[in-house]
Amino acid sequence: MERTLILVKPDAMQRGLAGEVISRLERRGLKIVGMKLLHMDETMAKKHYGIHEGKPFFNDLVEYIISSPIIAAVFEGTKAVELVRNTVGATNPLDSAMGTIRGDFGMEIGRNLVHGSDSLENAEKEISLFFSSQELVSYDRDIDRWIIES
Ligand code: IDP
Ligand code: MG
Repeated sequence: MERTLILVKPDAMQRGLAGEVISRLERRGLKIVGMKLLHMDETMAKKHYGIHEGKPFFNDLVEYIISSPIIAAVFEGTKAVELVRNTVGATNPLDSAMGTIRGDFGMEIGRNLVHGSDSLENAEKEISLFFSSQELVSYDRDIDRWIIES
């Protein structure tokens, strides 16, 4: 079972779409194993997006992610990393399929509503930036056998 990090970004928070974003991931079958509301500071933003340092959009990206409180959550499920990325949609909402979060609610790449880790390796790193191991909760749901074959 994989775990992956999602962020409900400032634009989704300000637009009142946090519930919609989380609900879509939940309805996919994913299980919430960690969640918090926080306001990222510049140091944390630069760490989270460190891979993009030096790119032309980096400063704007940091400004964007620290511009409002966000929700950070860890979702668990079969192939959770890929499942979340597919539910979120392509980076640029212009290219995101309808039915994806970005495809249904987004207009511009710099306001694309949600973050999802792009690999298992990055998911592990990103989760540890936002959550301590005590803040992640392992539990069973009775419904899981109707979502997961074995
Ligand atoms: P991802 O969020 O789909 O994984 P990344 O390429 O990792 O996309 O980029 C991280 C974030 O940086 C994007 O979600 C978006 O907010 C922002 N971003 C990426 N490329 C651009 C760009 O060309 N212009 C403005 N912002 C960008
Ligand atoms: Mg990315």
